[in-house]
Parts: sequence; C-alpha cells; structure tokens
Amino acid sequence: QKREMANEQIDGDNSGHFIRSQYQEKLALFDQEFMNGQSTSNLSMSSTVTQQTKTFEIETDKRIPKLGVMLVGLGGNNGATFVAGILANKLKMDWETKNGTMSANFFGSFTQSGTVHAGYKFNSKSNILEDVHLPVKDLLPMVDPCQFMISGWDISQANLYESCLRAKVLEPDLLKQLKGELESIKPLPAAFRGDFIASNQADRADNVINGTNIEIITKLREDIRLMKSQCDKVVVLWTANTEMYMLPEIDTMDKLHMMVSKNHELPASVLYCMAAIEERVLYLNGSPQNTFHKAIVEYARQKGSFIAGSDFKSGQTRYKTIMSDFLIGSGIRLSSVVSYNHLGNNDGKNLSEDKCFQSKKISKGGVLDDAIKSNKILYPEGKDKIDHDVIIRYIPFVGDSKRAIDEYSSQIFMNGINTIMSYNMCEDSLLAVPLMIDMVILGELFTRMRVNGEGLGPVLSYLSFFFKAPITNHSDYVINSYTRQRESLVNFLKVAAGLPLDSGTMMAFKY
Ligand code: NAI
Ligand code: DG6
Repeated sequence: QKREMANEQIDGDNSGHFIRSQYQEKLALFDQEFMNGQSTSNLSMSSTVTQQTKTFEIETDKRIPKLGVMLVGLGGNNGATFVAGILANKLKMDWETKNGTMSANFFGSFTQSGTVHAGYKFNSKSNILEDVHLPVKDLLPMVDPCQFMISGWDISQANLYESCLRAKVLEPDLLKQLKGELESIKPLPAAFRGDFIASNQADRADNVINGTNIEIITKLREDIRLMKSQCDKVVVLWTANTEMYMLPEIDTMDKLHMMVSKNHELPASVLYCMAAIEERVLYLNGSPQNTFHKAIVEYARQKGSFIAGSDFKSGQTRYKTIMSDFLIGSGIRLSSVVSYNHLGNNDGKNLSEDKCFQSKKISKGGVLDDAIKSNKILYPEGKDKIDHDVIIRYIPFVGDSKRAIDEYSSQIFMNGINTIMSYNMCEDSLLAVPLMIDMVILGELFTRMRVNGEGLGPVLSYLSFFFKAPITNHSDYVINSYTRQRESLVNFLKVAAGLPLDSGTMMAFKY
C-alpha cells in the first residue's frame, strides 16, 4: 500500500488494475567525432556530449495470476530440488540433520530474499539521512513461489520421490516427510532427440513421445493447454540436459517450418520452444545450447510470445562477472582466467561427452567480453585478448557438490602480477533452483508490463542477470557484468513501481 501511495504521489494514476508510472531516462550521448578520437582528454570538450532525454510510460497489471510452471527435465537434480524445495517452503517444514534442526528457506533467491536500496529516511534524532532498503518481492505485485502449480516432462519416468533420492541433494529426513507428495508427481512423457545429448543418457530414456516433429509439438501443446486449463498462466522452463549446438543455425522462418514439416532432426529444445511460442507462454532456457535461433526469435515476435535465456548463471560464472567488475573496474589488467570444475551429478555425466561440453564451454567462455571491451587503456586494440580457459571433469564421487577452482592473474602497478585463487564447493542444484524461481517470477511479471504501450518481448532481456549467455532484442548489445545487470534490473523494477532513481552521487551527505 505504501508503495502504491508513493507511486501515486510521484506519478499519478494508480487506479484500477494497473500501476502506471512515468520515467525520464537521461543518457549522455557522445558524438561520432568524439568516438573516432577515442581520447579521454576530449571529455573536457562539452560540445561532444549531449544529454538525450526520453520519456517512458510503464504500465504494470496488478493482477497476480495463478501460475503453472512446467519444467522440461522435471526429474533432474534441478527439477526435483525445485519441486521439493518449494513444497518444503509451502508446508513450512523442519527436518533433522547431524547439525541440528533445519527449516525451509528461500536463501539465494533475489526476489524472495533480496532487498534493494530504495532511498533514504530522515532520522530527526541524529539529524542525518538513513538508508531505506525494500524487499524485492514488495516492489511490484509478484507471484508467490509457494503458490506455483508445478508439472513438467522428463525422459525418465521416475516419480519425484525417486528423482530426489537419485539426485542426492536434499536431506533424507526432509524427503521422508515429503514422500507421499513427491511420489504423486510423475513427469509427462518427453520430446526426446537422443543425438543432441550425450549417448550416456540413453538408459534414462523410458518416458518419451514417439512421433514426427509435428506430432510431438502437438502433444506438447496439449500438455501446456491442459495446464492452462487449471490455472491462469503458464511458464515453461528448460532445465533438461545440455544439448550440443545445432549448426548451421536456423535463420529463416521458412526454413524452420520446412524443417518441422519435413521431419528434419531438430533438438528437443526447439520442439518445446516452438510449442511454448505457439501457446504464447514464456519459454526460459536454463542450458547453454542455441535453442534461440534467429528464426525462433522471429517466430516468438510474430506470435507475441516471450523467451529468455540462456544457461543459469549460478556459481563460478556469476563470481567471474563480479571478479571482472572488481578487477577491471579498479583499473587492474585481468590477463588470465583459468576455471576448473569437477562434479559428479548427471549434468557432469552428460557434459563428459565433448559435443555437450562444447556448448557449456562457449557459454562459460564469453562472459568477459564486455568487461574487456569497456577499457581501452588496459585492453587497446591488438592487446584485447586474454587467456581464458574452462575445464570440466566428471567425478562421480562428489555428486551434485560441484567444485569450482579458479585462478585470476592480473597485471598491476609497474607490471607486478597479482594472482587470486578461489575454491567454491556447493550443491549445484541448491545454487540453481533459487535462480529458476526468480526467472519464473520476474519473467511472469514482465509479461504483465507494457512500456509506451508495447510489451517487453519477445526477449525478456531484464532477466540477463540470471543467465551466463544472455540474449537480448538487440543481438549486438549484451551485458555480462554482474553490477550492470543487477543495476538495470533493479532500476527497471524501481521506476515501474514509481520510485525515483537515486543518482548515487551521495551529494546529500556533503553538506
Ligand atoms: P540433470 O541431468 O540432473 O537433469 C536433467 C534432466 O533432464 C534429467 O532428469 C533428464 O532425464 C531430463 N531430460 C533430458 N532430456 C530431456 C528432454 N528432451 N525432455 C525432458 N527431459 C529431459 O541436470 P541438472 O543438474 O538438473 O541440470 C539441468 C540443466 O541445467 C543442465 O543442462 C545444466 O547444464 C544446466 N545448468 C545447471 C546449473 C546448476 O547450477 N545446477 C547451472 C547452469 C546450468
Ligand atoms: C559444470 O560446469 C556444470 C555446469 O552445469 C555448471 O555447474 C553450471 O553451468 C553452473 O555454472 P556456473 O559457472 O554458473 O557455476
């Protein structure tokens, strides 16, 4: 209520079903002459910089839908942990471990456990301004994850209790308490194209839809429609095995439709994505493969549908985009990054086959490009490449508890070398699931928003914060920086809520 009042005071109309806000974006626009010169001393020539001001009207539908979440890969480590974790929160469960009694929480979720700096309040006793931080989930009307209706597909017919046991992520006492609920959830038969994932996955595939591309898409659409009939809105999230890249990319709609109708071998992810687009439901891609071919993006645009991806940025890569913000942002020349991982879950097994590993390597490998491009002093032309390698090994013994070992070597003052190493050990799925929850909640919210009368799609690029290889509506403009991704997401939520943005100069504290 307070937020709505603030919105009303600042920007007016908050009636009916919509939160409406107006935002004036101010950009410093450098002219071409400046850009050709590329000299920082030009900054003193104010004539080369102008301020571009644009006004945006943002409209958010306040009605929170009953949301159906359909996971592709429901019985995998992420899928099973997503279902059990949400159930445990919904039922406010406690369970025993050797370290004592534990309770369900949503730690690691930006929407459920994150706060944003929203502004200041005046403390009349101390006579100073104090920070105001608001929970992200209170900024705008968002779906509560405990209210998700969850279903999905898996090539393995194991029920969700068996899947949780197989995943070895959650504690036995918790699973024992959830046994009845989990046993009642069984994955729907899946679209399966075995050639696109590792051959070592074949023994899992006992729950597949047989048929042509068209028959499979039709069946997936029926599944989505059935879910739609039980709730208000559906989101489909791919958290199935990493597929190999499909090359050449499908670049035209004619080619896409020809390949579907003539039953060409297409990755399963493309079939799910097409079904989602045709049903006009948001499709999120949590794995690195190139599902979003040019023709798929165009198809989503034509159908008025939404997509976002790719590849959850949950641990090592998230840390990397923070380290590069810290190092390059401090004027230090990051010169070599070597990232090792080993893990022993089914994801690691699938990635142990080179064709799938290559997709992951591309996704993990491109995340420093924009940080390097941002600094021509450290990385002038001809010296703008750094050593960056990614190595992944499958070590069954460690299960889902992935080890990530990274070495960052940087050139510092007078060519000294500064080497920082990090060692991260954590269940991969406990890092990924909160991101899955966030992208579903924020993705759904973004489908209820309009800017200057238009929807945000087809690509929901504000979700980039959660992805290693973000796609955007402007394919040449991609931000990987953790700080910039978070800032743009937070600022967008704030202006949509009608909160004024703070320039961050802290000038108010100078006098
Ligand atoms: P997982 O191997 O345990 O689960 C994948 C599930 O997908 C399996 O149950 C498998 O049977 C199922 N599956 C395979 N092909 C399918 C199809 N065509 N249709 C429906 N189901 C299918 O893997 P996990 O650990 O759950 O990871 C899932 C994906 O998320 C992987 O691609 C992984 O690379 C990606 N990812 C995971 C992150 C993490 O932190 N856990 C972070 C970034 C990405
Ligand atoms: C090994 O790298 C397995 C992968 O699936 C990763 O664990 C996953 O992509 C998470 O990557 P990151 O770099 O965000 O920790």
